[in-house]
Amino acid sequence: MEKTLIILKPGTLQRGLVGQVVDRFQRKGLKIAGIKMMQLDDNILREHYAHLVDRPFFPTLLASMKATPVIVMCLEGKDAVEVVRAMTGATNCRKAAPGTIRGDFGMSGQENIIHASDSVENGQIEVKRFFADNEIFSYSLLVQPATYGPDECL
Ligand code: IDP
Ligand code: MG
Repeated sequence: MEKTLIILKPGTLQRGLVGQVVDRFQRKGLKIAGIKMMQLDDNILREHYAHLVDRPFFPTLLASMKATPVIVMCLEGKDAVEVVRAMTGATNCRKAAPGTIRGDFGMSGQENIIHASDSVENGQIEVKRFFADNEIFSYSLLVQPATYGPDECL
C-alpha cells in the first residue's frame, strides 16, 4: 500500500505533542511502517527543502529543523499521502482548518508541527531519503479487515 513520510518537527518535541500527533495517525487507521529519532543536518535539509533554498526564510527554517532531534515516520495506507496531507492542514497553522493537526496544535507558519509528503512520487523519494530499506517493516495489522473493505486493501 501507499507510503508517506512524516517528520515530527523540533517544536513538536519541545511542546510535548509527539504522543497526540502519533495517536491521531493510529486512530485514523494508518499503519506505522517505520519510526525513529534522528538529528537532521544541512545536507539532508538542503535536499529535502530544495524548493525553498532561495527563500528569505530558509536560514531560519534550517535552524528550526536542527534545533533538536526530530522523529521521522513512514505511514502506510490506502491513499496515505492524500489522507495525511488532509489531516495535516494548510502550511500556516493560523490558516489551517480546525480539526487538522496544524489547525489544532499550532500558531505559526514556520513552527507548524509536522512535515508530510505532498505527492505519491515525493512520498517514495522522501521515505528513501530518511530510512534505510531495513528500517521499513512489512507486517499485517490484525485489524485490517475491520479497517478496510476487501476491495480497498489490495
Ligand atoms: P508544507 O510543509 O505545507 O508542504 P512548504 O511550502 O513545502 O509547506 O514549506 C516547507 C516548510 O517551510 C513549511 O512546513 C514551513 O515550516 C516552512 N515555511 C514555508 N513557508 C514559510 C514562510 O513563509 N515563512 C516561514 N517558514 C515557511
Ligand atoms: Mg512541502
